[in-house]
Amino acid sequence: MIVYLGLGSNLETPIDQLHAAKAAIAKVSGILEVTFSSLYCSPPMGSLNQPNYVNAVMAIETDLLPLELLAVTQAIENEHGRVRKERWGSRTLDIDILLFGDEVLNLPDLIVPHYGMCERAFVLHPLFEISPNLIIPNHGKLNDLVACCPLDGLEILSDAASYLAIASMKPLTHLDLLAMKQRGEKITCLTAYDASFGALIDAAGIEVILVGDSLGMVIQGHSTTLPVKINDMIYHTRCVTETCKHALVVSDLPFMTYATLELAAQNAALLIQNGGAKMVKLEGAKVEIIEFLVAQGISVCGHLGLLPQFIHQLGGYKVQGKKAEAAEKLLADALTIQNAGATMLILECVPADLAQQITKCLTIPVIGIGAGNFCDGQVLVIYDILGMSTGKRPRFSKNFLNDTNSIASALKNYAYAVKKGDFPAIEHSF
Ligand code: A4P
Ligand code: MG
Repeated sequence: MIVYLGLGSNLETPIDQLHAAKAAIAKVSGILEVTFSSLYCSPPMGSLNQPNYVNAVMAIETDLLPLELLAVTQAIENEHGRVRKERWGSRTLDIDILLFGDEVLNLPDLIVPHYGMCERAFVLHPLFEISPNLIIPNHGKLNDLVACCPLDGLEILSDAASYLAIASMKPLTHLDLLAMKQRGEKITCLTAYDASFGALIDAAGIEVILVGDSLGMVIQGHSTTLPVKINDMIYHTRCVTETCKHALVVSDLPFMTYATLELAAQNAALLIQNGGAKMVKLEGAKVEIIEFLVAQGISVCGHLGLLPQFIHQLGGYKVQGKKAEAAEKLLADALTIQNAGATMLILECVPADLAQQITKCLTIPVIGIGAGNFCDGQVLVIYDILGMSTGKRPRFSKNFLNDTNSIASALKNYAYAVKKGDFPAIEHSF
């Protein structure tokens, strides 16, 4: 069941209160965080003799019953030192259950949809940001409600404030990703090549940023990734890691920079020491190289399926592993890469059922691109999801800016669609 929670605070550093509440809610067993809106600032509704509020809306997936969830949110409110005094008065933390799927509840302790939500700008606008197509039971389309709801002084909190809040969050490690695979939570990943996109992706709560050698095509304008040099990768990795505080940054070893053990070690060291990457990615089942890098303390991400650095051998950007023999080889290679010590695997352009089989067989997280819906997570090129790429859109990508009006919400909608399992759909898979 998808549930929307409204969070508000106007005491004791409200931004920190909201971030702590978000973390506390996401930690509850039976709750999976789906998405979290930007933070909004607004003058108080009710008594004006109190500080401005910070509000946000959080979407969660839960199998808790409505009253169980209410008990949980009230316990979290209490842990945050909430003292119930005057109605509509100052509070360190207020969590309202806005929507519980499409249920209408009129219980003594719980009214859903939340009784005031449809008149409140600080609820409707953040809700619209994360879920623009919602229908509110008994009230109609969110779109129409937002259109009739003046902002009343509501402002999205400046990026600086959001970044400060994000900066206080713990950086993710591969162990967090492993835990996500184990509890069945989808991992979200996007490519980035500069500080601005790195920061936006980070702020959207996306867990992994891949500084891909795809930059050869989308930044440098080449028709393949082959011309990309190690210095290009170091430069762009550095740009991203300067602003990214939370997501795990993985950087590609470009063509021919890991042809020998020595080259691989030297170049991986550059991506980590000069670029600030936490993990390096290399194409193919290069067992010895992976083992060697891992033995030096380097986290390695494997990459199988369509390998852009092998494009001249492959003879074009085609789906891989379609025939039984090729599928068997891919599965065997994936296991070899895992056994060599890799901590993650990217699977590119393979049939969905093969990707599913590989994901099940491997204990490390498998991130797909054009590999169907059953991988542990998804990665796409940032420019593809914003409709900025020239040429034909790859079948496996989707423009997430079409349904919204800001890059920040397009990124959140992408993350939400992946977490919910809505993306990729059949039409994006092979
Ligand atoms: N309750 C019934 N339905 C729900 C529901 N859907 N979600 C019952 C949560 N609780 C629900 O809530 C009172 C009782 O409502 C609970 O015991 C629960 O069983 P409360 O949180 O103890 O009391 P409250 O928060 O003081 O009252 P209320 O009416 O929930 O206040 P609101 O509506 O949350 O308003 N201005 C700005 N700009 N931004 C704000 O966030 N918030 C408030 C509080 C005032 N002004 C504000 C803001
Ligand atoms: Mg309340």
